[in-house]
Amino acid sequence: MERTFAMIKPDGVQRGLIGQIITRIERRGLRLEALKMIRLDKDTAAEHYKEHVGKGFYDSLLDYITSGPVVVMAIYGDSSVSMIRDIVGKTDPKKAAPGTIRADFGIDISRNIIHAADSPESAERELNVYFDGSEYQNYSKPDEKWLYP
Ligand code: FUP
Repeated sequence: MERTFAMIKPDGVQRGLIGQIITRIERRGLRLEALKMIRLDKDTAAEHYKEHVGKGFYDSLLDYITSGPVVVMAIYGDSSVSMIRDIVGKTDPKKAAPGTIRADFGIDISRNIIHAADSPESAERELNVYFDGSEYQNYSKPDEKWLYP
């Protein structure tokens, strides 16, 4: 069991996709442990995307991610990092598989609706950018006894 991090980006919020995205996460059986809507400042955005400093798309990426509210989430479950990455799809919506969030709702790589941590190490680093330990809700859902035999 592991915890991962995901963020509905400003285009996902502005386009009214929050509910549809969270439904896909919940119906898979993963459990939301923390959820909040925030507006990223430039420092937080730079911390989040520090691996991309110096790349051609970096400045526009920071402008976009700070352009409106985002929804950040901590998501818990068996293999949650790879499960969420699979639900999200490839970075470029044009190359993402049908049935993934980015393919079903997106067109352009620079407006790809949602971010998800790509490894357990990234998940831990990113969760620490957005949440402190007291924000995780510790509970279980009745359907988990059927999801995890
Ligand atoms: P991902 O892990 O799928 O979110 O993708 P990356 O970490 O490689 O990229 C982070 C974000 O940078 C992407 F979500 C979109 C943006 N990006 C571009 O705008 N252009 C590119 O060529 C590559 C990434």
